[in-house]
Amino acid sequence: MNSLVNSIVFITGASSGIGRACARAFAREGARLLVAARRIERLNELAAELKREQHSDVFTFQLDVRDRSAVERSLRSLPKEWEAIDVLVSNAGLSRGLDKLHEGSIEDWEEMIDTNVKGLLYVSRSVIPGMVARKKGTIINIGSIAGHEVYPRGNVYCATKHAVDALTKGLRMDLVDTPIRVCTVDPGLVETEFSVVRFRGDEERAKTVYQNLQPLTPEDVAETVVFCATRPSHVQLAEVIILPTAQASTTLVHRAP
Ligand code: NDP
Ligand code: 8X3
Repeated sequence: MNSLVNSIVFITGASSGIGRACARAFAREGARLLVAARRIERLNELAAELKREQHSDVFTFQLDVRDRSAVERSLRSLPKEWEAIDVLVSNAGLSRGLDKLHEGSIEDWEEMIDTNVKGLLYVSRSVIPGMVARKKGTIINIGSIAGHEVYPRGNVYCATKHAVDALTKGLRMDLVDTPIRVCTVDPGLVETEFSVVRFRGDEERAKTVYQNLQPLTPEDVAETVVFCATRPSHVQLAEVIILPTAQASTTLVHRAP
């Protein structure tokens, strides 16, 4: 098992859900944490918690991954002691709406594509060259079961996660002659703020997504992400699909009556 003690782990979208749980899980492994999202107050609260409870070394910065120049600038101007990123968890992402494509909102499509696809690409382009130069690194993209299957009205969100799947596979090919590992962790239903964001704050509608079944927790996914990062260096967990036991596919979910 590879130790993460003092490794630098960069997590995008660490202000909530899976990203925040990953930060906590990597902190327990003794990693140093570089955490980014738009809601900086949340990141600062997380940093205070991790410093207090795990004595972690945490560096927070506000970042909108859709803003290409901000991504480039922030990652170029990291303090020297935070430059050598060992593990990148590209997690920032979202869905908006659940509409038929011909009735969908073009703004929603652009937000999902800009965040889930272009944002992940901008971050990857800024971080990976350093890993290649240092001949060291693990990249873990958070994809989705929606990157393997399409569900009704999931059109554009599913397309963005299929794109993450394709980019992860392509990147693994591009880095095959380096010691860098490229993994994707692809969850099914995880109860986070994901559905509240998708339905623009409609908490009641969001709750129905997880009703009468036991969804994954963000911690379940974070444990798997840490597992990928702690395998011996010659082991690359290319793809992990993690589902609640009551979910067989995007559309086949058993809800207890
Ligand atoms: P949350 O809504 O709880 O968290 C999403 C995180 O992404 C937040 O920290 C948010 O931070 C961040 N984020 C969103 N947009 C941006 C942006 N433009 N720039 C920077 N950060 C951004 O949802 P989850 O934890 O569930 O989602 C995390 C990832 O997991 C996403 O990629 C999602 O697609 C994926 N996923 C989720 C599943 C689920 O069922 N929940 C299942 C499969 C995959 P802030 O708003 O502060 O910027
Ligand atoms: C999130 C999983 O099925 O709610 O990526 O779209 S799903």
